[in-house]
Amino acid sequence: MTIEKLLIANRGEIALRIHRAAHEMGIRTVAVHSTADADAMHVRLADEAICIGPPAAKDSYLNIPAIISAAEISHADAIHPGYGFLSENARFAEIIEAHGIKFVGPKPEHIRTMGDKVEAKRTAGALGLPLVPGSDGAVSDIEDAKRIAADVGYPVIIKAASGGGGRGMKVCTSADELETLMQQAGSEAKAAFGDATVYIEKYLGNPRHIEFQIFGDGNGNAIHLGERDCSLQRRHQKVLEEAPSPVISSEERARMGKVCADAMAGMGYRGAGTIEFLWEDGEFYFIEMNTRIQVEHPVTEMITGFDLVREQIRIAEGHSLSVKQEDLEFRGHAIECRINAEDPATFAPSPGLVKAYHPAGGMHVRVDSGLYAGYRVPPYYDSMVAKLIVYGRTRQSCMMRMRRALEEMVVDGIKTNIPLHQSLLHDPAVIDGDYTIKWLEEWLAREGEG
Ligand code: MV4
Repeated sequence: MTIEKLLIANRGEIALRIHRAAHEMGIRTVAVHSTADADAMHVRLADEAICIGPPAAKDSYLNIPAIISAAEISHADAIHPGYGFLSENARFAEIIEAHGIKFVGPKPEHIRTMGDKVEAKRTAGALGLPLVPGSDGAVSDIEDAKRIAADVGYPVIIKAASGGGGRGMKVCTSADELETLMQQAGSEAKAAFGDATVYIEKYLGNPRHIEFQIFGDGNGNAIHLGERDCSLQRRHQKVLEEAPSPVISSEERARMGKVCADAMAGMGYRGAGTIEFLWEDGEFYFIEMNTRIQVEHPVTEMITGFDLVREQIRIAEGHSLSVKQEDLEFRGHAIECRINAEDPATFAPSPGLVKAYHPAGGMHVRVDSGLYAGYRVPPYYDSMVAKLIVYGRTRQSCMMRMRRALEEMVVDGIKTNIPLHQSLLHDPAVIDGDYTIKWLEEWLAREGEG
């Protein structure tokens, strides 16, 4: 029942975040790392560390036999996958459980269902979540596609069932275009994901990306922890997230949150999950569900005071949910800035030696990062090196505090996108919360010209 030793199958700030939650619960930790991460902060802090392979993720952080061996050798009784890497690999979850080890995550069947976007949509619809109008499942042929497109009206978007996160999507404005793009989408999906299955949706022109955090106990009980607005993205990479969304009223949050929690209760979902919606003209449309802890989870923690990673571990231990919906309160506002090691002008990765590091501090400021002075950011992985999260009683005070915190933050030796965040927090559209999923790329294009 209780976990005594937790293996952390991840790297970077989330590995540190998981280590912190575990140690606060009296749980010992095992870090597994590639040769490139031997001097990472979480590796130093963990009770044990095991090298599982060379730098390339496919040989280390994606190497299931190496990770299982490390768990066996160290007698870990649970594995936390973090985000990315193997976190949404149903097979990994099954193998872990077949070895008598607890997987800190959802039931493998639910990971598999949500990984197939057609199956995810069918399931979501059956559970009462509002869907984007479109094909009822996969599209069989071009005649089927044309009929559906005429039905919902152009423009439509073709998506790959095995895609997700924006990969393999095509927008069509006419029946002629649909014919060409259906062909292309199918063969590209086959090449990229080994699965040619595609589906069609009405294309929403200018929505916001709003996602609900949920938690289930696996026994038919579930709660929601409100929404996050993640509309500020560039090339499907979130840049800045906030909670609550500036456009959602407390009544709408309670209503939609209950729809989400009831759906998760209905499927017997276990652990943390995120239900993603597009939001346009006051309506929510389900697009995908993520069956993992997300990068942006701290903004939810800041406005609820609820430790999501601790709760993940408790659920994996077999406990019931530690809070009732009616005891949860959403208080104040939180913003997260993702700090990446990248050129602020070109977005090219900028790994290398960190010469000086001074995280921001003060009241209601949180920095989740494995950085330290003398650390070398390896070139092999994602460029996110820190998350700066701040809380304020109001959105206005939160933004003023973020501007102050960004001024304090020092990461010398490598280039970062801190200047981008500073510009964003001085922009009238961001200040007014008046942005959609298209806003950041259009703003960057204007910046480039001017
Ligand atoms: C859409 C859409 C417009 N209409 N679906 C991109 C990521 C994937 N999770 C779903 N995505 C989109 N689906 C319909 N029917 C526009 C996007 C989209 C997007 C969504 C969320 C955040 C940023 C985005 C950027 C471009 C396109």
